[in-house]
Amino acid sequence: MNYWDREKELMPREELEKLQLRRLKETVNRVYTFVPSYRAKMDELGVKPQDINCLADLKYLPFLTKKDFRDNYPFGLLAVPMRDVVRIQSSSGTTGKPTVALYTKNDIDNWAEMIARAMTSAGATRDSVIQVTWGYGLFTGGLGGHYGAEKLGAAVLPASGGNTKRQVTLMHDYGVTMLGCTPSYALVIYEELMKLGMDRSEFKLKSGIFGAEPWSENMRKEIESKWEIDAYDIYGMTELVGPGVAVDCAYKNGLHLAEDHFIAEIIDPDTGEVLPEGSHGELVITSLTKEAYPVIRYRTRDLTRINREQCDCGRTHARIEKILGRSDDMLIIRGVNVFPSMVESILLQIPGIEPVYQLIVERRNNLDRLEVQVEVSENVFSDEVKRLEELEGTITRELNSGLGIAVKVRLVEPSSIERSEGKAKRIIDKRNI
Ligand code: DLL
Repeated sequence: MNYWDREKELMPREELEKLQLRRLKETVNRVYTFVPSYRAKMDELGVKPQDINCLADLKYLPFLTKKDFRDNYPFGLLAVPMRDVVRIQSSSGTTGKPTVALYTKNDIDNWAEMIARAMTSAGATRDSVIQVTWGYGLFTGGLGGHYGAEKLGAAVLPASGGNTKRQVTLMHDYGVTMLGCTPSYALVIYEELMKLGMDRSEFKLKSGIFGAEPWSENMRKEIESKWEIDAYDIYGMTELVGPGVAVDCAYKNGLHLAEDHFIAEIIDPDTGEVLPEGSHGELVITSLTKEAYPVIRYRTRDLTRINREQCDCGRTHARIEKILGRSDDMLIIRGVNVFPSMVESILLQIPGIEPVYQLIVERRNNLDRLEVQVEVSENVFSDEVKRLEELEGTITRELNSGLGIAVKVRLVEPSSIERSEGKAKRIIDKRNI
């Protein structure tokens, strides 16, 4: 088993928790002293930094939400003088003001450590050639992956997103062994390789590290069998640092959180209450080493659960279950909760369809209606109408029983759903609510 930082990754829990508590106290002190809006929130709840004496005291601290990021855009939550900031990244801000990430030199170093650790956990070594196909620029994926790969000592190919044909050529010509991109784009690149009629055996790709969007276990299997690689899940977000907050190990049974840098809690998204060990709920994260933009109890909106059992890989850091989806991506159709990842998982068990799909929600006469558009493979599409109808029937039955609601299924031609070079757009919600 390869580790990047054996001492930190295998640290006995007791020692790890001591480290977390020390770092938590420092972080709380830092924000209370330097960030007026944190101080105001804490004062409002009557909590002072000296009230935090054990990890369980975390629950007394106020939450931080996306709204706080927006209200304080761009520098309001900064805990260091601007002259100590060496990098600015941000989210795309498609749903409002962008979310910023500001880093000191130490923050960048820690982040690169997290990614080097993640890539090692996913099988990379300094002999690897890593193609970073997350977007470079303000998005955290590209530069995050880049610095991590360099820290690891691997050869990094800063491909960035887009130009899929060139991605294939680069991968081929430079003998790329690891690919980092969104899981949906990994399949788009594979489609391109097939279209170009290239021979898989001429590629050296062994593994992929995929993230930035939810994907199901069945999607993992699909990528692994098509590409004949190991596919690892990497999780993170702009507000926390970017990618590298949690990553799969060789056992692919939950993503190890970088617990020396973050503390995780699971809360009930409706009441905000901390849920008992092992419950499903919303992931809340507190940063422990961030200097420029520390976050205390950030409500990620991502739904998962925490497993603190020791993993067979030897790492002591807790694992989060593969993220099911975001609470704000959860569709409530006639009272039933539906995540795109659930649809994906069901679809991928049916032969002849491509894992390219879209959920279209409409409201007619006050009733929600879910249409699932699914792409079928070329040979299925050119088949007789009867076969297509049969397939449509099968998908409808499987989705109806798997989701517990009636769904309208529409099979669409190969390549008709728009491909994304980054995060795939799975939901088109036409309801005006
Ligand atoms: O997507 C950072 C990232 C880049 C992560 C590259 C992994 C790889 P944001 O654009 O701020 O940052 O989006 C963060 O994307 O709250 C999740 O809802 C979702 N997400 C990210 N990784 C995963 C994953 C980057 N592995 C939001 N599984 C998060 C499921 C993920 N959802």
